Amino acid sequence: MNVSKRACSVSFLLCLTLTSWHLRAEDTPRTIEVHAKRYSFSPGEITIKKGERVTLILTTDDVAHSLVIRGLNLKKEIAKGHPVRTVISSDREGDFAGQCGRFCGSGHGLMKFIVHVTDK
Ligand SMILES: [Cu+2]
Repeated sequence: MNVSKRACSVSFLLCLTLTSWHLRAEDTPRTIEVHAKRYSFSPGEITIKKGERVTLILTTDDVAHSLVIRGLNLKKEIAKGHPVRTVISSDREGDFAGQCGRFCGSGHGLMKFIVHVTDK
C-alpha cells in the first residue's frame, strides 16, 4: 500500500469513527436529576423539546414519594435510598402538570411538577 492509499484509509476510518461518535452523542438522552422532598420537587419545572428524550433521575431526600404526570403517561414510585431512572418525551407541545402520587404528609397536595414541552 503506498503512502497516499494509506493516508486515505486512515482518514476514512477517522471519518467513520467521528460519525459514529456523533450519532451516539445525539442518541444519548439528556439527564436531569429531580429531588423530591416534603413538600416540593427540585427543580419544580423543566423544559424539553418536542420529540426530545430526556432521562429523569428521581431521588427522595426524605420519605417515599412518587411522580405522576398523566399527560406523559408517567407514574414512578420514588423509594428512599433507591433513585429511579425514567425516560420522558412528548410529540406534543404544551405544559404537562405532574404531582406527587403518594401521600407524604400535610403538604402533599403542594408537590407539583411541570414539564414544558417546546417546539424549539
Ligand atoms: Cu406526597
